[in-house]
Amino acid sequence: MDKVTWGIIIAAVAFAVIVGGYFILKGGYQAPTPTPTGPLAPEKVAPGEQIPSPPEEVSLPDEEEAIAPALTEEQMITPEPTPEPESEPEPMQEPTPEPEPTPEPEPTPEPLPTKEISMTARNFAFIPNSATVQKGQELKINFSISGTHTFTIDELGVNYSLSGGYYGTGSKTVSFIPDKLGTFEYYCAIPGHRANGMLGSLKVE
Ligand SMILES: [Cu+2]
Repeated sequence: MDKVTWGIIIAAVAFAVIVGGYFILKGGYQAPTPTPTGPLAPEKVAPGEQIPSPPEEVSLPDEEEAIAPALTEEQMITPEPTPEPESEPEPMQEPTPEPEPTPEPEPTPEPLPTKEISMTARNFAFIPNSATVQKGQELKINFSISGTHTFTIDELGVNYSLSGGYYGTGSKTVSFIPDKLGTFEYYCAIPGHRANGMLGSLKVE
C-alpha cells in the first residue's frame, strides 16, 4: 500500500507541477506586458490562482487602443494650421496701394494758363488803361509802340523799356507773373509822360 500511496502522491505532485507550470508559462509570458501597470506580487505566489488576472490585462490594451484613435483624431485636426502659406500673399497686396501717394502732386494744376493781351503805348497813353490778372498767373502783353516809353509797375518790380524805333513805330512782348494781390498802377517812366496821362491800373485777383 505504501508504494501505491507514494505513487498517488507523486502523481498528484507531478500533475500539480505540470498544471502549475502550464499556468506559469501561460501567465508568465503575458506578465511582462502588464508589469508596468500592475506590479502585483501575488503572481509569483499562486501561479494557478492568477487566472482571473488576464482579463484585467486585456482591458489595458483596450485603453491603449482607445487612446490611439484619439491621437489620430488630433492628427486630423492638426492639418488645419497648414493653410498658413495662404497668408503669405498678403504682403503682395501691400505694394499695390503705393501708387495712391503718387497722385498727391495735385498742386501742379496751380500753374494758371498764361493770360495774353494786346496793348498800345503812345504819346501819352496806354490803351487799354486797365487790365486784370490772377495772382501767380503769367501776364503776357504784346505792345504796339509809338515813340519811346516804359511799362513800369513799382510794387511788382516790373520795368520794361518800350521803343518805337527810329521811325517811331514798333512792337515788343513782355511778360511777368504778379506775386501780390491788389490793384497797381502801371505807367510810363519817361519824364512828363505819366503826368500827361500815360498810365493805367492792373488788378491782381
Ligand atoms: Cu511814355
